[in-house]
Amino acid sequence: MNTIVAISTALAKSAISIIRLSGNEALSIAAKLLLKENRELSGSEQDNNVLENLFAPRVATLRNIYNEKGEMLDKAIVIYFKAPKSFTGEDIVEIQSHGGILVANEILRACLSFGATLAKAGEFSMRALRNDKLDLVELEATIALINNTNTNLTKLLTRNLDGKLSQMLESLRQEILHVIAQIEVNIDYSEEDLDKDTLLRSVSTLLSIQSRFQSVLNSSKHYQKLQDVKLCIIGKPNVGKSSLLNLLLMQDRAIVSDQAGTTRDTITAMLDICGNLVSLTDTAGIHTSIDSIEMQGIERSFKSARESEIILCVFDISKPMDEQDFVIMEFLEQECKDKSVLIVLNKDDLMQQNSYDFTPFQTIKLNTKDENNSTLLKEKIASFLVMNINSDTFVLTNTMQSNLLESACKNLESAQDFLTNGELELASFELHQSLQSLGAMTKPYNVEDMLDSMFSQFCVGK
Ligand SMILES: Nc1nc2c(ncn2[C@@H]2O[C@H](COP(=O)(O)OP(=O)(O)OP(=O)(O)O)[C@@H](O)[C@H]2O)c(=O)[nH]1
Ligand SMILES: [Mg+2]
Repeated sequence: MNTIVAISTALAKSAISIIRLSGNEALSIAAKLLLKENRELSGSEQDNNVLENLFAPRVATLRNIYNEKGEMLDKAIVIYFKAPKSFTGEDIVEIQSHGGILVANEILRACLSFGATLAKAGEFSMRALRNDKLDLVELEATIALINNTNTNLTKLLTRNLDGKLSQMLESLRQEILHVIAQIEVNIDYSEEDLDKDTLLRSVSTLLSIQSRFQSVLNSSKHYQKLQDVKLCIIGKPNVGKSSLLNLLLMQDRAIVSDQAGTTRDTITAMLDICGNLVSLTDTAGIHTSIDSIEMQGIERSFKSARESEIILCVFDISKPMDEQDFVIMEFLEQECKDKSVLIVLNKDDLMQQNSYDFTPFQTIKLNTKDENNSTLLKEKIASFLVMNINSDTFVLTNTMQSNLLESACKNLESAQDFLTNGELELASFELHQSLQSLGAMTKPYNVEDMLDSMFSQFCVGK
């Protein structure tokens, strides 16, 4: 297996960059970076002793780093992780250089000139999987952590990474195996049906396993939803929608004016709501219009609301409800029942003229002039984003794994029916099927294509 190298940190201005080497030659390439005389080493057994004397495993040392021309590139921390006790299971050398793009690139180039190959995206993790340092569930958690936009989820994903989900799956797999054993002994050696006690116990074990799986599936669905939350601001013209967007972003992103119809098209920005990254859209004011461009803008406002999970619907509290406001209320009542809707009663610094009862929708009264309202509003929105995920559960971040668990659940359900009807062979078949699905969740059988597509989601250097 060739020795791969990559810059594992982002290529940006930063204090430290990490260059990672993994493979049989990691140590000898690292040695060549350090001293001219070491470049003559060929990698024989004797040389290996020399090399290992240069680097004590897991000890950080400050070293001068040179390129192939003997020019000094940096003074960097070098750490050696001896195989198999490393992320990939191979020899790894990590070089923590000064940050920035140039130094790290120069060191990378020197590694390449000493014989390393540039790593492909995800290749370090691929090697970890091949060397049994990670299973698929842990790998998925790594991908999800890299892409995660929700700080609440980090804890859950880290538990997956820690192998806790794999442990739970393995222990439930053992329980299913135990049930299978009891059924199959009966099929092979008994003339009679399964005795009533064993039958009841088996069915109840299967039911409880099924409900554990179901809870993981439910959390996973919730997780998927939270990964891509869209929030949009709607309301009739001039009620303060763009002012609200600017208040949330704490910057003058959208044009605000006292002329109705200022915003003619949707404006979208990303917003951090108490640790959740959501996309926020300001829309054109909804009203009846004969202007065809305005009509298109208004149609986009409705479309944006339909596509959002959270809607902030703004009303001007200093004016009584009018026909346009009621059109918007009707839209909320008819089309947004399954969404999180927050009625924003804006301009509460002015005299209150709107006393309409917005039940069952939640309301918040504020004005966009006071910056403190930004935090208040974000906290209110965050309450829509609260994870209904119990902290003991797990999330599956990959649809393929969710599908596998779902089919295992169906197998367990059918097995219970077959058992209750005394059809032991069929029950056993279903249980074997469920074991196959569970097995495929943590260890691929022979699925190179699936691995390739998974690893392509990684960054280079991971
Ligand atoms: N007094 C007061 N005026 C506000 C408040 N919020 C917004 N305004 C004013 O209301 C007017 C309209 O604000 P915008 O934010 O442009 O309203 P909009 O809903 O985006 O309007 P369109 O884009 O035309 O649909 C501006 O003159 C704002 O300064 C508030 O809380 N109090
Ligand atoms: Mg506007």
